Amino acid sequence: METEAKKQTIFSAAQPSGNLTIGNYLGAIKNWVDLQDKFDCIYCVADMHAITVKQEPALLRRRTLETMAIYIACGVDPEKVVLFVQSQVPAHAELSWVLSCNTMFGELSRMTQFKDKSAKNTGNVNAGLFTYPVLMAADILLYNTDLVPVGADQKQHIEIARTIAQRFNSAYSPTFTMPREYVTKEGTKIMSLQEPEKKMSKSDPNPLAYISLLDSRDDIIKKFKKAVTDCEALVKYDEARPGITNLINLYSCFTGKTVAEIEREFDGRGYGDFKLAVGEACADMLDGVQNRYKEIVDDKAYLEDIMKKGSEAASRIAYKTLAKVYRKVGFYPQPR
Ligand code: AQP
Repeated sequence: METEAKKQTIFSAAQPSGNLTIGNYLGAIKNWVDLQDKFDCIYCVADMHAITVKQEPALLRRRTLETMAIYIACGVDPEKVVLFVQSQVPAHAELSWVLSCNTMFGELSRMTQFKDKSAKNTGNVNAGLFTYPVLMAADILLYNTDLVPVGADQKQHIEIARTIAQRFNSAYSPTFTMPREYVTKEGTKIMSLQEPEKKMSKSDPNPLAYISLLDSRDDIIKKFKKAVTDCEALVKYDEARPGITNLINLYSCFTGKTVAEIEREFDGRGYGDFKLAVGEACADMLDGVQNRYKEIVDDKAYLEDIMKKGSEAASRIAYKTLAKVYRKVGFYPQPR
C-alpha cells in the first residue's frame, strides 16, 4: 500500500495590535489562504506579542476575537487549518524561556524591528520588546515548521529563528526543523500612504497612513486620494518615487494587472484618476471580506469554539516538542 507523503508544515501569525491592514493581508494572510489546501497549516492570533506595546486589556480581548473573525472572513478555513490564540497554548511562553537561554544579547540587539519600535515607544522599551524574536522563534519551532509566510519586514526574525534552532540542534541533538520564510513578490512590503518610505503598520497613529480591512468604501477612497505622492503627476514605476510606486504595486495586487499594463492604462492621465481607481479596486476587493466579517463577528460561540478546538490541536503538537526540549536540556521529568 502506498503511503501518502507527509505535507510540509506552515506556521504564521499576526498580532491583534490594531485592525489588520491591507499590508497584513497582502504580505501574509492572502498567502495563508492560498497555502491551506497544499500544506498542514497552523495560524495564530499572536496576543502575547501584542503586549510588547501597551494595550488596553478590554480592547485587546475584543481585538483577539475580531482578528479570528477577520482571518476567517479573508478565507482562512478552520476546517482545513489549526487556528488558535497564542496565549491559550502556554507552551509558547515555556519554550520561549528555554530558547532565550540559547540566544545571544548581541543577536537581539541587531533586530531592526526592536530598533524601530523602541524609537517609537521611548517610554516603554521593555524586555519583551527586546526578546520578541525569541517568542517568535518558539512559535515557529514548536510545530516543526517548514515554511513561514510573512512580509519582507519579518525576514530578519525568521533568520534569527534559524540561528537559534541551529544552535540548539548542535548543542544537544537534532530537535528542531529548520524553517524558511515564504515571501511572495507582490505583497512583499506595502508602504505607508503618508510616509511611503516606511512600511504600512496597523498601529500607526495616523489612520490616513494605512487601509484597515474594515475601512468603509468612502474612507478607503478618501485615504487613497490623500496618499502622498510627488509633483511629477506621472504614473510610472520608479523606486526613487516610493509614493506612486507603492500605489502601482497595490493596484497591481488588487487587479492582477502588470506594471506595464497599469502604466499604459494611466498614460497621460493625472494622479487624481489613478488614485480613485486604486481606491475603487481596493474597496471592491474588500467588499466580500467585510460582508463575511459582519456575518460572523457577533457569533461569539462559533468563534470561541474554533479557538477551543484550535488550542487543543495546537497543544497536542506543541507539548510533544516541549517535552523533547525539556528532556534534552536536563529538566527533571514531570511528576506522574
Ligand atoms: N506593510 C506590510 N507589508 C507586507 N506585509 C506586512 N506585514 C505587516 N505589515 C506589512 C505582515 O503581516 C504579518 C502580521 O504582522 P504582525 O501583526 O505580526 O506584525 P507587524 O509586522 O509588526 O505588523 P504591523 O501591521 O506593522 O503591526 P504593528 O503596527 O502592531 O507593529 C507579518 O507576516 C508581517 O510580515
